[in-house]
Amino acid sequence: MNDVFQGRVVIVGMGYIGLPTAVAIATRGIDVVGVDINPDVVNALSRGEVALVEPDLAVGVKGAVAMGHLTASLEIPQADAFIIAVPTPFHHDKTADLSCVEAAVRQIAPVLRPGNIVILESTCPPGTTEKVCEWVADLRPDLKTPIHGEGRTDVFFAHCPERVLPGRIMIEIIMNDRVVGGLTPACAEKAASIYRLFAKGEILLTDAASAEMAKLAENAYRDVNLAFANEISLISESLHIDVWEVIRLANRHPRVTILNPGPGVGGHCIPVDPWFIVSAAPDMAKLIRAAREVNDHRPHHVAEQVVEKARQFRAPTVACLGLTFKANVDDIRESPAIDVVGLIAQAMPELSILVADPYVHTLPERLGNYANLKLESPFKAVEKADIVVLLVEHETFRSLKNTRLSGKVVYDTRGIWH
Ligand code: SAJ
Repeated sequence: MNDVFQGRVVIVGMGYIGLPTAVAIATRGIDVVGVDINPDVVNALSRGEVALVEPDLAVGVKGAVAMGHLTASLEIPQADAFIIAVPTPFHHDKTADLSCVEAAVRQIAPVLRPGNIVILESTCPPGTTEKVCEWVADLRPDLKTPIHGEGRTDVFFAHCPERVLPGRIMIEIIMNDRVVGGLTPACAEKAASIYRLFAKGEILLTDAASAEMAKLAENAYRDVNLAFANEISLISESLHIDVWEVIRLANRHPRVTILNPGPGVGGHCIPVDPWFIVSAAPDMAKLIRAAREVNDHRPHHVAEQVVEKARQFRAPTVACLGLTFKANVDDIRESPAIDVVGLIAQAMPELSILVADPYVHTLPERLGNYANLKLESPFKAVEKADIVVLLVEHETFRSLKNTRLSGKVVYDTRGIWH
């Protein structure tokens, strides 16, 4: 018989993962306290408001807060379960920056009581859940943890990596299968009792290190496949072969699914997580490292192509369509489109560049220093441009086809007007 979770849940980090998780649990009638270091986020959440754009999230937050099951706080209160969903970026040398995780653990440790569980959802290098346990053991020598060996455990630890896709988070958080890795089998079972509250997908119990590695493997798998598509694109382009036709044909093979090439691979996960594998095994992770390098080179290649086209004109105007890291989201973190625009602006200060994105209403900080850049509406940008560069396949750009583009040089990095 599976345990049924009862009690209060604290979730540390009210971002793209923590907040939807809070809504999913609170909606099942469990009291959830969402904790964040940003007072604006906490105040907005207390009013039932949310600044992130994600389908169905705002309505979920509003409902959970109105029902009284979701509250927000800057401080960590006592609870039965603590879920850590904070960012894990990398340092300059590409090793994981665990400072946010450590800060969360330092905040949680003083309020821990016997029977509590600490769950790490943030993507981390193998061994991090054990490290979290060690930090707690150091901070709270009065509590028995799994690193003390067999016998009674006061505090339980697990890694339950999120695997939701931005743009489909509220659906996938419920429907996806879920990997739940415990430092001990009892830890995994206790963590599973929380995810069973809302997850309709299968709950797959394992050990913490396997769960950590599985999450990294998932995103490295995607990165390697994206690098393959991008490399096929590069080679086809140099041979004057239409890559979209190549992929269309190759994908008619029953066991081939080549992804779409693009201006690079963005977001806060895929360009980051594979490096955690590389730094765990630098001599062995040859393919994973090469994929990262191929994908990181894409924005440079795209920018070089645009500059080459622009040099054919006298005082040309370039419209760059799309700034977000992928289609139909407002997220600009690690966006290759922004890299492309910055590289073009840097290479040709004399160029007039009009940037358009229906999801971005102010020029991102990273582009703020270029005098030759201006934010424009998509239609106006295209109208004024000699060269149109499609960087993100937002739905609204699909309808721009034909008439508006005729007579212009078009560089469609996503193949939507093919
Ligand atoms: N992209 C392409 N061509 C494609 C598909 C994507 O160039 O055919 C680009 C996108 O434009 C974007 C990047 O790849 O710049 C990543 O986008 P994505 O949609 O592949 O993935 P994310 O970053 O939104 O979410 C990934 C997902 N992981 C996998 O699919 C293995 C998601 O399930 C994870 O939860 C998420 O990372 C995460 O948080 O780790």
